[in-house]
Amino acid sequence: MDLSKAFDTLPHELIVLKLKEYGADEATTTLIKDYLSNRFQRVRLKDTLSNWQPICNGVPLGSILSPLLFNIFMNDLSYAIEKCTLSTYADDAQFFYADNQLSKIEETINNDLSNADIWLARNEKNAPPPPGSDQNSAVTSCQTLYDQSPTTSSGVYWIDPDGGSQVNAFEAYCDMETDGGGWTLVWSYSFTNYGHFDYVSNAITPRPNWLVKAKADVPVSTIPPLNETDYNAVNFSLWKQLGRQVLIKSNINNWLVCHSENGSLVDWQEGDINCTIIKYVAEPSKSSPAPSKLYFLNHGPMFALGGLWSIYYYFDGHTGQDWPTHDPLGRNMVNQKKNVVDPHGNIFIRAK
Ligand SMILES: [Ca+2]
Ligand SMILES: [Ca+2]
Repeated sequence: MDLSKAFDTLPHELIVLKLKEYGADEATTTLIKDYLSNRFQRVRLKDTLSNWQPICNGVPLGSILSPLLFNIFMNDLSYAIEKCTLSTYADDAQFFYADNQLSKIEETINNDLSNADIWLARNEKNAPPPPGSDQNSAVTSCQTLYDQSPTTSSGVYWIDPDGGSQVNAFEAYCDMETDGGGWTLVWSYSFTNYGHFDYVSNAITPRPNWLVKAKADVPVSTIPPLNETDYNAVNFSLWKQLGRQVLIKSNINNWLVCHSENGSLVDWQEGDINCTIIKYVAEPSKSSPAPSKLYFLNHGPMFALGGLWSIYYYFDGHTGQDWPTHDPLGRNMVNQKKNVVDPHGNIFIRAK
């Protein structure tokens, strides 16, 4: 039986589980787990190098430890084999059976080959789920998930921003495409009076549980949004665990990616930011430069070009004062896109 491919496909988590079953202590399993994880590979063709890709399966070729780990992994195959004698070393498994009837030999070996097949399928099935697919495999952020596996598609994954125990892990939406991906969705909002955009009765809703100077009166959410029109917010105290880079998306104003300088949304710190427009929702000719200042007004944060009234985005959360500017010209005017069905916006966070 040729198992050479298996050498490259052993799930790391299952190797560690089997080591534990055989009585390896915590220090050993942690060491082996560390040895197997965070390995990357890339291909060189003359002077051209591919991107790094993570290696999630298989034991490192050419290492002294690998045949041993492979043997440990394969060891319980012998319990699955009923009549044949099994001889294995690393990826080479041989079945022996002796009898004076050829048909008996054929039947017995075929029977044990199908036993081996069942064993292999069971190992595959028992392989732990991929990262982020359940609470126990929660990752710290969408960025972590992206770094581990850049081919991961956008969608809902389990994350545990504060690390440690996964008891407080939760499901969150990851955008793996926009501006390089790795974004965790922390807020999806709509408006209280989009039709009369600059009325004081208009505000973003709901709002995150951030500390505004004056009392904002729209509902507060601490339930993670699962998509861009699921109007909710991740607990604001967790945002900074996800990073300091901010992506603002809206279907009524241009999309921004903002790097933090001495101003930072997640740290609730006024000051300079460095934003780039990454998608024009308004025509480019009807757009200003990107914001470079972050302020905190009475009812929420504000992204502005420079001066206090050059407002681009104002996340006003009060239905009795102010209005939630979404102005691609950065002039605090009603230049947002009009007559949009389901007008909304989103904030995503990532590290870097
Ligand atoms: Ca935790
Ligand atoms: Ca208002």
